Amino acid sequence: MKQRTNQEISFRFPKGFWWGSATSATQIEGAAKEGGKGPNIWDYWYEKEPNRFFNGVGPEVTSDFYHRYKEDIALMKEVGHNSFRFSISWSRLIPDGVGEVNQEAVKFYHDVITELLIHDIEPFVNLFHFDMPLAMQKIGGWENRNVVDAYVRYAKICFELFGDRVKKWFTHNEPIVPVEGGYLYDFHYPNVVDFQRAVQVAYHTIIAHAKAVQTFKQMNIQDGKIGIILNLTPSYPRSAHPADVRAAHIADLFFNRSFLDPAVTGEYPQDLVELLREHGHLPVTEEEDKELIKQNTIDLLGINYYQPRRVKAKEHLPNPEAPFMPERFFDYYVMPGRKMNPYRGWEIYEKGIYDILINIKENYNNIECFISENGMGVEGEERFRDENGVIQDDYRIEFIREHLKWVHKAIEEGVNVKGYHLWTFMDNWSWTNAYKNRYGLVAVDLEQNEKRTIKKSGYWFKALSENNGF
Ligand code: BGP
Repeated sequence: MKQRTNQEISFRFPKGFWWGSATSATQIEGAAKEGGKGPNIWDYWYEKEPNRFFNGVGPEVTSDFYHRYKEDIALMKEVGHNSFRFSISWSRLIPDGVGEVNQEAVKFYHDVITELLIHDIEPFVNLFHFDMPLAMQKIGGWENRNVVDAYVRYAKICFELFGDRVKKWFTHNEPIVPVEGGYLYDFHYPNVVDFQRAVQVAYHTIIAHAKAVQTFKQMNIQDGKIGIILNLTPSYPRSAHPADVRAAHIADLFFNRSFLDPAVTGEYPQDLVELLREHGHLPVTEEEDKELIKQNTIDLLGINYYQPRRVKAKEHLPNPEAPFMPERFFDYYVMPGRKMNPYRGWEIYEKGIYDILINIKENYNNIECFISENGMGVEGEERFRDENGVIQDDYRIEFIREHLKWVHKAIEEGVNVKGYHLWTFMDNWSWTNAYKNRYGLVAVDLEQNEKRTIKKSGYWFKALSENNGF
């Protein structure tokens, strides 16, 4: 695609804007039993219950990035990346979570970083993306404070090994998701349904985060920044009725502010603490925690946005026998006329991305941030291949463009947003949905030895990045 002239660009982004994508170790690496990697909860759960995964496809091969990273990074360049977020697999680097460092893993991540830098793609590295080492889960996962210490050691090892070349670090990706999936709603291992344990897991995740930030700051890594990646699903009330507004406020406290406030401001929202106290669900804490959280706020916030959360006041009294759930305080609301992505079952509401950014500007000190994930998963994309073998994913181009218009508006209004990373570079393994929905700029053909082909959106993204706008 040709460079456009200035006049043809309607939405120009600030110089140096980060264009790229995000992914995670378990979702692309494969080689689950190779290279000395220890099992994580996904390997284990799949072995126990393969039926829980779409078409019975597990994490052992995924998109084979472990073996094909050179080809993939060259393709990243071809689709316009100047930055790329991936995660280190804790159980690959330290197979049992606490012991010896696996040198094959060190070499692998070193090589990936080198390859990215050769292509002028800045590596953004995340330390934890839903993938608890099995050995750590066996002693209680985030419920156990010893696992927090093991994680902090792991983080320190990563900073030491790669901190000379990686300057953007993230402690967690969407830390609320393992809480929801593993301890409330049964879509991650260990499939517990227990609000009190969920609260403890969430709390220890923040302690692990704050301690990793503290370690990072003590190490004084030159030009290094550390942050967290949060899925900041905005909560919209059905109406202005006070009961609806309160319902939305509580949903916001549970799902957004439980991580956003401590990470950015260093304090939990008082009304969240009160709510938990009132219902007897405060976590077990230690005295010095408050100060630790207070002192170790982030430099950079990653924002993942896919869909809004619409809520209304509860229609019925909760069943007193049912497990205590966040939904004790609100019901979900289906807005008439909403636009849907039918494959993923998620509403598409582009303005949500702007509302999040304005909230960050107004209530979170306009902290430096970027869109760290946004994207559209579509089933059966093979049917859109044209005679040249290119998947014509115009819906994805439209999805990105319509969200970017709102990001652009937020920038014009002074939000400190530095980049846009799509979910994701190439089709990858979506946890229990496996390869059902495809998100990539690059297709991975499972029928043809995982052959990679750039989709129409990939060419479009390249032009977007080269023109720094559209
Ligand atoms: C985010 C996760 C990713 C990714 C994405 C798409 O929540 O950070 O890991 O998978 O969502 O969602 P899904 O794969 O469930 O369709």
